[in-house]
Order: sequence, then structure tokens, then C-alpha cells
Amino acid sequence: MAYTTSNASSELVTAFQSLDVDQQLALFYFIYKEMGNSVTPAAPGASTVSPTIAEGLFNQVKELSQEEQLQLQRDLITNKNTLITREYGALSDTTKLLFWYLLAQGMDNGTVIPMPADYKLSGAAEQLFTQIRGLEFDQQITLFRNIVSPMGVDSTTSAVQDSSTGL
Ligand code: 45D
Repeated sequence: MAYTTSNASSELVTAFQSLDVDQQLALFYFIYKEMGNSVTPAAPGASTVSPTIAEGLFNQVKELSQEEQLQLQRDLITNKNTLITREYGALSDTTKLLFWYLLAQGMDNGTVIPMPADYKLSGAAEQLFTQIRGLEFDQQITLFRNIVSPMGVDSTTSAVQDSSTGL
């Protein structure tokens, strides 16, 4: 059940991906804020999450400058080929989700670049936000997995070289 991709979900994934990169980041953060405490990473899921792996990657990001932290998040969305996006690409979908969750928590505790306080969602992003709010919790999780899954670079399936990184 948790892994079925409903049509509603795939339409929402497409809508999410058609937002510009910064709007995707902003919307994702607003979603995180909205979910509040309904997500507990400690919740033992019969899932493929690897907290140690997610934390290991997060710890690397924490060490970056704020500009680099933002760039890394943009790179994940645009599938830019870098060391970190390739490490990300090797994670399971649920571990990817946990990694994003750690980033969002980092934004709240000052270890990751925060959102500008006055940042506004576009009309399209706002509309999508409303739709996502209306989903059941399980459907939301499925949607988020489907959103974070194709981010980064899967080096086992993608051999496209990036001239700016040489990777
Ligand atoms: O200056 O089974 C802009 C687990 C532009 C457990 C910006 C789980 C301007 C196991 C781009 C706006 C917990 C894993 C700046 C399940 C500008 C399990 C910056 C569930 C600075 C199911 C924007 C996990 C930025 C779940 C930096 C449901 C935006 C996890 C960053 C959900 C946005 C995680 C971020 C969510 C958003 C994470 C980091 C919704 C993260 C969202």
C-alpha cells in the first residue's frame, strides 16, 4: 500500500516538478512545517530507512557554507552530478526522505541556511500545497517518496558526465 503510485500522486509529482527549483524547495519546506509533529523519525517503520546513512550525508552538508548548502539542495532537484548528489542517489527512497527531513530540521535549528522570512509561494505552488494538504497521511508519504526519489544522480543508471564537476 505504502508504495503504490496512484494517479493522483503521479499528477502531483509532475505538478511539483514543474515548479521552478526555488519554489520546489520553498513548498517542500512549507510542507515540512505543516506536517509538524506528525512525523517522528524514530518511528520504527518496516521500511528501508537507514538513519545512520542519512545522518552521515547530512553531517557532510552541515559542514558546508550556507551558500553551498543551498546550492547542494538546488543540485539535488536539478540532478546535477556532484559527489554529494551521487551519494544521495545511492540511498533508498525512505532514506532520501529522512535526509530531507534532517535538512528541514537543520533549517530550524540554525545548522542549515534558513528560508528568507518573507519568501512567498507562487500561485501554482500555493495551489499544489492546498491539494497536498487534502491528502491522507499515507498518500502524502507516498507522494513525498515519489518527489525525492528521482532527485540527485543515480550513478548506476546515469553516465552523463558533467563538465563543470568532471564527474
Ligand atoms: O534565499 O518510514 C529559497 C521517516 C530561495 C521514517 C531558499 C519517514 C531563496 C521512516 C530556495 C526559498 C521519518 C523517514 C533560500 C517514514 C533563498 C519512514 C531556501 C517519513 C535560502 C515514512 C530554501 C519522513 C530551502 C517524512 C533551503 C514524511 C528549502 C519526511 C529547503 C518529510 C527545504 C520530509 C527542505 C519533508 C524541505 C522535508 C529542506 C517534507 C524538506 C522537507
